[in-house]
Amino acid sequence: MLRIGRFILFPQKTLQVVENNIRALATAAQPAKKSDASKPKESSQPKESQSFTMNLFRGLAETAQVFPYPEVLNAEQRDSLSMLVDPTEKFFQEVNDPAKNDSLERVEDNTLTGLWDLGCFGLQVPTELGGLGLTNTQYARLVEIVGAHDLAVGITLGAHQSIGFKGILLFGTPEQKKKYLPRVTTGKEYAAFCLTEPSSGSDAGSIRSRAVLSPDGKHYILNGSKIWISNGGIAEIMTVFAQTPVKDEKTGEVKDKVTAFIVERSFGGVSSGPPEKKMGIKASNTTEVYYEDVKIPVENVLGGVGQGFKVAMNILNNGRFGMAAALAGTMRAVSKKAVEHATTRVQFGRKIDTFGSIQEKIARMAMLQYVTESLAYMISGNMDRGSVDFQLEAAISKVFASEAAWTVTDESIQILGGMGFMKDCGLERVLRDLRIFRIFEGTNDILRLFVALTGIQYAGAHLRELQKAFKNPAANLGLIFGEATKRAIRSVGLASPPSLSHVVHPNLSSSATLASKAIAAYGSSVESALIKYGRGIVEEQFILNRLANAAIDIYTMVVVLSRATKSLNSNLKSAAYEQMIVEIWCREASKRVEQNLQATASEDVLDTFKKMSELSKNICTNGGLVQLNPLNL
Ligand code: MYA
Repeated sequence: MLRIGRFILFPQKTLQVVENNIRALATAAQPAKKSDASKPKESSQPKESQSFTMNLFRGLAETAQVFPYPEVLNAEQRDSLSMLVDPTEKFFQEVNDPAKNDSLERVEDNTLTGLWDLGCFGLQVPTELGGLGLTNTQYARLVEIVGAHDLAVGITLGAHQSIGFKGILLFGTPEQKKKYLPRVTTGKEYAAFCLTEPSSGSDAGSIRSRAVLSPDGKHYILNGSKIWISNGGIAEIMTVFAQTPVKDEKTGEVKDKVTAFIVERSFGGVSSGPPEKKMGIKASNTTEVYYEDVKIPVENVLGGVGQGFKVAMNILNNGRFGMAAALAGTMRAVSKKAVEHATTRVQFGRKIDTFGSIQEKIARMAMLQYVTESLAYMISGNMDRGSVDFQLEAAISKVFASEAAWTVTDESIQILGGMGFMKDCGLERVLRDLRIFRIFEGTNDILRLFVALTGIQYAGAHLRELQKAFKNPAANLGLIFGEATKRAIRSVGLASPPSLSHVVHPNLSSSATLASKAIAAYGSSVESALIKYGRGIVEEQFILNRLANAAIDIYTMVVVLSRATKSLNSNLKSAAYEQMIVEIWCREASKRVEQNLQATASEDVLDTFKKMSELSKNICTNGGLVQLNPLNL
């Protein structure tokens, strides 16, 4: 069961009453004297978020996290990063052989040894514990290099540090950090993140592995099994998630809740299956892992008993921007191949880059790369600035990057034609490697729902606040009056969308206007959907997906506006080129937003959704496609 559907909103009827009240107030309200007493009480306010995407669901342009484009590296960090970039690039060009890794279905030993020596397995571990102590932004830059060369090596590195021991970095006690972080850096012990089980993929909370406290209270005894674990066959140190009985202090009731544990293979009872045969990222090690009466010392609980689900989600949230960074590197590399070909290949007496069909492909590839890269560094920069409110943006970056990289690589192969299809060219391996990125670390389908439902829940909480305000209008006059005025203005079509003109470069003002209008329209659509469906919105996945797609488009518009503004303000050589990208991107993305938002309310489109649902039911009941071959043979 998709428990993402647990999100609670409020009854539709009550909201409609509020809505009617607000409408009535809008016409009846006289300009009233505002007093301090009209301010709603602090304690009754829903939690405010600084996240752009979260506020988008309320139709607000919260610019704090998007403007200016982050500039987070100080001179020293820039220097230390530049000292790492060249050797890493050189290493991947001269030592690592992605084709050989792929055919061997393992990363060659000299590559692994070299990566350990370069410190690539402990990029963000503090230096005093054996790592390189890099910030998220520095990490993004190095990961980009890995993604440009070999995604299977990227997964070996990423499964180790982006998720494998990330929990220790984020939630470990000082003792846990001191004990384990040197081992996964200088100690050359691999780490893995063990969450997925045969019956628990997207529904991460439904895992069945179980750990119970030993009678002497000194150990948890773990039993269960995990599947598709990256580094599963080579990891010595694992972050393992299991159900544990937890007593509710208030009711005394004992219930299973997920707890995270640091498990060492050497504890005994840990074994792994053979490496899985996969479509791509073949060189990375993927296995099942089994736990049989594994004795885990109680001090190896990570992040608190019963807190495992949040630990898992936070680890994943924290690592997702790395995927966008890596894939920005992939897109840069595959685009280069396509351009090399397009500028040298002659057909019909002309270099093929002079044909419009190829030009459109190249321009689109460049735009997708630009957007992905801008997302990756926007999020890493925000994380470095101390933001903790980035989970929606991180999910968006993963969804966008994995789909963009697929398109860019596919188009790159198309430009190379038959040559692109040949193994020697190397692009077919990249395409195979890329396929899993839309599936793992949260499928794009689940992440779209996560973005839409989390945003809606946030918007819903604010509307609920308004609902509460009506219970004591005298004390909440400011809130009610503000809302009434907003709606009155909107109802006569005089509302102006939230402005971005004060934060964007003047050259980008028309693109910024498109983004502003999209933000305002988004807020209205969310509100209409809430009024129409109430808590039933959680079941409306056709609509939620359109809302997620529109949110993704709007966030990308704002992010590229921010990056290009910075480039224009700093007179970068590429500024005019970037301006063109942003102009095209905003024009096209705003049209998609319009279409997606319209789909959430149009009777025609809603009827199409209903029919698609029916079609699917027919097909599934039939056990396959219902239509016969036209020949009936
Ligand atoms: S690892 C396996 C990856 N697996 C997944 O990602 C599982 C996907 N499923 C989920 O994320 C959850 O189950 C969903 C929630 C989202 C479906 N942040 O009732 P709920 C809160 C913060 O909705 P569910 C792999 O693939 C929520 O608000 N909080 O839960 C490795 C609520 O809180 P509260 C969150 O219906 C591949 C509570 O949790 C989040 O069960 C290798 C319960 O929510 C969130 N995200 O479903 C990759 N979600 O109770 C290698 C929920 O307070 C790395 N909540 O209201 C490669 C790196 C790149 C390369 C690097 C090169 C070096």
